[in-house]
Amino acid sequence: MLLIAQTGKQGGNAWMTMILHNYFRSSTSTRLRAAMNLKGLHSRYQAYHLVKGEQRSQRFLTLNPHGLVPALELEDGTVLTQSPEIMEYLDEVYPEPPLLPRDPVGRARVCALGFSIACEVHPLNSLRVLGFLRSEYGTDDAGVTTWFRHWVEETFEPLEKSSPRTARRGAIATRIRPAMPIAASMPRSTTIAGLMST
Ligand SMILES: N[C@@H](CCC(=O)N[C@@H](CS)C(=O)NCC(=O)O)C(=O)O
Repeated sequence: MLLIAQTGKQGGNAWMTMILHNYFRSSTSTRLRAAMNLKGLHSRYQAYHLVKGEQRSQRFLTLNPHGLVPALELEDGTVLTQSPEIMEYLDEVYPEPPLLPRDPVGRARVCALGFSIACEVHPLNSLRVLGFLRSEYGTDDAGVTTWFRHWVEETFEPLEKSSPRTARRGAIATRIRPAMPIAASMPRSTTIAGLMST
């Protein structure tokens, strides 16, 4: 079903042109929706029910052969995948408000915070990994939860310790919004709070 996402203000030519292929409960999709909302960008919302396996439908695999959401389809039909890279693309094409500091050191620090979630936590806890634990190793619900929490805590504990230090050095407490790490970590934080992760 096609829905029109109407949050934030109109983002120039982006209105009614880009198609966001995603799932409401996907953390990578949520981080992209957060980034687009921060920028006031609109997109058509194309949903794929991950639990029902719609990401492995021929229709979606044509867009992204990896079978992973989100994918952002541009108005010329170009399909972008990988949420951090899509955020970087959006920041370049729609620079205001910025997701990243413009100075190289600030940018590297802010990216490091976001990538701690996107690269260290998420790949270990995605739906297909949790499914593989169940199907190949017979892991039960309690075991999957233990696995999930372990890898979240492994990254979030040091992240909480390092963030204030980083802030004092100016990367977080900057006038430029540290939107990328917030967009990256917010959906993972909600999964820590006990929501089902995909
Ligand atoms: N590195 C990718 C990861 C994408 C990803 O793993 N997406 C998950 C949803 S959060 C997915 O589509 N999972 C489907 C599955 O595991 O079958 C990104 O950041 O875009």
